[in-house]
Formats: sequence, C-alpha cells, structure tokens
Amino acid sequence: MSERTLVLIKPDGVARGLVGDVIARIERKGLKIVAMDLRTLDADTAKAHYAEHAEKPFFGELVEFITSGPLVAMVLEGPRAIEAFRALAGTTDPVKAAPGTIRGDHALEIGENVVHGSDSPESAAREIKIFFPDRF
Ligand code: RTP
Ligand code: MG
Repeated sequence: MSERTLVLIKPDGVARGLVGDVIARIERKGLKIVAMDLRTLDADTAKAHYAEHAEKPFFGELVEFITSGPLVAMVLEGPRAIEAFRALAGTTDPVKAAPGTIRGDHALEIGENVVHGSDSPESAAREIKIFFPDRF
C-alpha cells in the first residue's frame, strides 16, 4: 500500500548545496516525488508546521532557523514512505545518526539537521495540507 510523506530540505541543506544529494538518495531508494517547491516560510506557517513543539524551550530557535532562508518542500509517495524517508534521514541528533544516512553524513548539530520528514500518517496528512493545500 502506498502512502505519502512531507519532506523538507531545511535552509541549512539548501544553503550548503545539498539539494541534489538529498534528491538523489530519495530517487535511488525508489520514492516518488509527487510535489516539490522552493520557498521561504513565514513565521505563521513555521509555527503551524512545528505546533507540536510550541512549548519546548527550543521552539523560538526552531522557528527562526526554519524561516531563515529558502527550503525545499516536497511530497514523496511510495510503500511505507514515512518510515522509508525517516530511515534515509537518520536520527534527529546528527551525531548519533548512522553514517550512510542524510544526517549521519552531513550534519553535526541537532538544530541544523538538513531534512525533515513526517513522523506518522496523521502528521503527514496535516503537514501536506499546510504546504500543499488543495493539491492532494
Ligand atoms: P523533524 O521534525 O525536523 O523531521 O525532526 P525530528 O522529527 O527528527 O525531530 P523532532 O523531535 O520533531 O524535532 C524537530 C526539530 O527540532 C529541532 N530540535 N532541536 N535543541 C534541541 O534540543 C532540539 N531538539 C529538536 C531539530 O532540528 C529537529 O529536527
Ligand atoms: Mg518531527
């Protein structure tokens, strides 16, 4: 059964020229890109996207970072796409992320960990609606 997930190449990934690398990994894995857009988020969209973290001490930094420059938003489709992309991304803390994953290969700081991927079907549906309303 196919599912969809919302993936972001965060502003650090775009600024560092990692868009091609991330997309190559997605395509090599066999996940299909069904929507893609380069854009800079406003604070309201960023807060809506990260609403689950609104009470966390790092929320302010998170919103500032994710709005700091252009990011690439995309929707991926494939069998167990949510779990498949989270496996490609590696764990949240890039120091602990396995080499061979996006975060394991490219990042050192938890706040600048290159990519986002939805963590559940409910999150994916909510996030896809925020980034690509009316598309799906
Ligand atoms: P994401 O939502 O970005 O895909 O990352 P995730 O599921 O692996 O991690 P999550 O717990 O949802 O956290 C969202 C983002 O917040 C930043 N973060 N900073 N300073 C901190 O302790 C801290 N903890 C999390 C990370 O950039 C993480 O990706
Ligand atoms: Mg998350």
